[in-house]
Amino acid sequence: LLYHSRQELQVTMTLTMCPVGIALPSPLTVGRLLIEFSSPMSMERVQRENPDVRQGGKYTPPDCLPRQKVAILIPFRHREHHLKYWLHYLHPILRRQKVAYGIYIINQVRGAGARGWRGWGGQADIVEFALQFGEDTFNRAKLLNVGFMEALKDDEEYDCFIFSDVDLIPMDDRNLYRCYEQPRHFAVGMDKFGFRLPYAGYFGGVSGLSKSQFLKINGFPNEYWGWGGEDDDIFNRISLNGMKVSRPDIRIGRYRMIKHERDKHNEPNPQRFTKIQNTKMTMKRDGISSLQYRLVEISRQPMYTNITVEIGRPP
Ligand code: BGN
Repeated sequence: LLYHSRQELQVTMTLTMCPVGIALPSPLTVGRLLIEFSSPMSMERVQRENPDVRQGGKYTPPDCLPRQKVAILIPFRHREHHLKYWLHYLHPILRRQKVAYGIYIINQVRGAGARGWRGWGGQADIVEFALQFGEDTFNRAKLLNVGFMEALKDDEEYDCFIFSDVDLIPMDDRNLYRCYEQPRHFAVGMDKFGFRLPYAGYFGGVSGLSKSQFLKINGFPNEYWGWGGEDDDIFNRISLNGMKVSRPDIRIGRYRMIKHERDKHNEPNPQRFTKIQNTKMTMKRDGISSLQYRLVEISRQPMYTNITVEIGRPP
């Protein structure tokens, strides 16, 4: 082996594996955190406070060899305000947890119609009109399938995928964002549910699967348009494939949700009740194996990678 300098040789020799779990108490994590959304947040501040995050929202611990490479995927549409808080809180937490990670925002946009409009009009009110009325129904699980594919195209070394809503912030940094022996559910104690699981099979909010766990369940369903049920379908896929959800202690898995109005174009899906009864039949044909989408743009921002896609509309 050839080293350029004595310093480099020393760094190479002293780098040991990053800790698997962080012992409690630990000098790395701080435990319970104060999370609030009243002080205004700006992307400039997030950038200033996280100088060691690389372009595209990537980070590697400088002082140990990470065991996993984690892609964090956030399904997204018009929640810039939430994203700033999410990045503000999560980058420092993930750094303390000694995770090697990249942040991917999967942004759902409508097809040619809306873009043509924007190009033709140009004025702000026309753009606003296109955003209000020229929009398709949201599809969280399909966006996450897209995120899985695109993250792997960006870096084939990702072996762990964490799926997070943009409005959920962990209140304790001992809730470690990495993959486990079994599919992981992180958001076990959300404030809006009184810091308890709303029901035993809840798998919503923030979850994580290794690459092989994800492929074993054929990824997530593509056919849940609008709000609700897709997380229950994923829970069914996990159980039907002989796996069992793992969770942090309820005292550690606490989350704050940023309050917001119900989104437009994300109405509760009336089909969700019957769809979750049929996972066993649908999971083989509907999933990562049947995923279709059109990539519109990938842009590398300082604090995250932005993936804009068209995923179509309900049949
Ligand atoms: C459930 C939703 C989940 C949602 C949780 C918490 C359905 C399917 C029909 C019962 N499931 O009821 O998607 O995450 O509430 O809000 O609607």
